[in-house]
Amino acid sequence: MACRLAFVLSGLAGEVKDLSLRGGEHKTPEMLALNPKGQVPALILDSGETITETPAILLAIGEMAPASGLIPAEGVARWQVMEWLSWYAYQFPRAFQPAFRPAIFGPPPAENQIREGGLKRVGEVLAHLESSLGARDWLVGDALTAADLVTAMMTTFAGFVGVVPPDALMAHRKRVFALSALAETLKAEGFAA
Ligand SMILES: N[C@@H](CCC(=O)N[C@@H](CS)C(=O)NCC(=O)O)C(=O)O
Repeated sequence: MACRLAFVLSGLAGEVKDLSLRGGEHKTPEMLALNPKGQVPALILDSGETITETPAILLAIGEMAPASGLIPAEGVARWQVMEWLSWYAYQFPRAFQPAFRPAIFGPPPAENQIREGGLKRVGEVLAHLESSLGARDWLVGDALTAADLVTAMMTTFAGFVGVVPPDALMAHRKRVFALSALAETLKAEGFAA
């Protein structure tokens, strides 16, 4: 989701391909040739090389579209965005995945306990995001960056696991989606970013 939003906001030319995970489309020989990990998201470059892992894909898209501001060009803001992406990459599997699919982490008798542990960590993640955002619109600086995209993703997934995000994070998610919808409309009308 974060990579899709980044792609839309970047204004880059290219195609987004949705795969049905239920249908196993990410495990076909063709897809495994592109990404042997058999996972989404994956970014296929014009060179034919594949980039996987959300933080790396966001970095690649941001650097290919510097005007998007998704990845600040230099300095503290750039390091802070990388800090948020690293934090996301640690917290997502630790909190959201056990809450969402406890069966991956243990046998049926332990599932409830695993889910509860995940839900507790989801709450902690949201609390940290809320206090870090404070009264500001964006996590880093005064414009949207890739840090906001992974945040909007975590806010969305909290809803999927039944945790109600704080109002400030819902409002933040709304801002992210409004900008990406605008970018998509401009692109459709021929005004690529
Ligand atoms: N570390 C990867 C995780 C990617 C991941 O967990 N993808 C999930 C969907 S969100 C997936 O492809 N699951 C199917 C599978 O693992 O078979 C990233 O940050 O992009």
